[in-house]
Amino acid sequence: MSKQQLQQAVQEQPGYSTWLPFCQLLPKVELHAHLNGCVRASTVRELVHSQQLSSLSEADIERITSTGHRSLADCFVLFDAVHQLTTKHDTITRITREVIEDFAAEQTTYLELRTTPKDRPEHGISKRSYMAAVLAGIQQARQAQPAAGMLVKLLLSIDRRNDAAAAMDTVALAIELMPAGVVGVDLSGNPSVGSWATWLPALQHARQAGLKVTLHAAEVANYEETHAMLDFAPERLCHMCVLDEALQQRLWASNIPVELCLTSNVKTNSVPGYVDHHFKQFYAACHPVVLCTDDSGVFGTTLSQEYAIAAASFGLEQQQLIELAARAVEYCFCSEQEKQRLRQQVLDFREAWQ
Ligand code: 6MZ
Repeated sequence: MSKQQLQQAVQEQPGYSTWLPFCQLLPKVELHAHLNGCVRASTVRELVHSQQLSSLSEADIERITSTGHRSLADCFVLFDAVHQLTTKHDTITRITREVIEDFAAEQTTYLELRTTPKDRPEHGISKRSYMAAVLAGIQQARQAQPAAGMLVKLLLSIDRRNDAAAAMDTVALAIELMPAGVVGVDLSGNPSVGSWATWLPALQHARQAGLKVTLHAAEVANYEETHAMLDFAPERLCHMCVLDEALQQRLWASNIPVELCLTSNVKTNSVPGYVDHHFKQFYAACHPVVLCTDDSGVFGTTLSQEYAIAAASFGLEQQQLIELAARAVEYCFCSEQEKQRLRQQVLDFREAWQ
């Protein structure tokens, strides 16, 4: 479809499917993607069959690869099932390469991939060897098109199931791997598990070492914890679905960018539906937001789809979508020089579409 045909299509019928081709061409940055949540459905099936796992039933596989609704609690059961499949260094390298290829294929110019380093002695995996396998996947992806031109950085996730020592270990590894492209630390995992005070020392240590911090916050109602997270003032926050008036005012005053994952929040029933998503309020209040996928495999989405859904659900126009993509660059954890290159890619696109 030519540029003129696309422009005409979105003016005449501004729905999701008419926006999608435009959003696929838009240079985008992905700031919230969990490695094991982004595994391709076809790879999940292949791994199940090649590993002949008796612990995973056909029903489990159906649940992992189906893209329907599931509760947030159920999601964490699914992630553990995916983790049963990614127990070899080769597999971790492969899924990393595939995830990078998938993002690159839809004009993602920058990917901040996050993953939880895992100690799995029963499989001969340590946190350090797990990360070496991830780095090998990034290296493989760099050697081939279409991912060769995409910038990839890493965030190491602290799982809310981790105790203080495990969180500190992850941060020590993140610091050691800064020269290899680790730019930050994330706190994620089941929001109903654990307590903030456990991970705070590790997060403070990360910050002192020059790592950026992003926190999964308010994915479920936990006002006290969300206040404590705002006190910490991370560089970015994720989700922020359940806020009371006081928290909302604090968030807006803080100006901390929020990673918003529309499909993830809708499919886990964290929000009632796309048009009710808090993107609308945040955007209207000019609060900094960035559209992200979260778990493209588990939720069956892509970054282009998230932009197209936002356009269709909130009545955004072409220039507003370009502006969203442009502003997202400012929230990346990469260097100023790298941001300059990403800014230029959006500028070039804007010029070509005027
Ligand atoms: C909180 C999530 C998440 O790290 O093994 N994760 N944590 N909320 C979410 N919303 C749906 N989606 C994914 O990738 C999978 C892990 O990412 C976190 C969970 O800890 C999950 O086990 P990695 O690569």
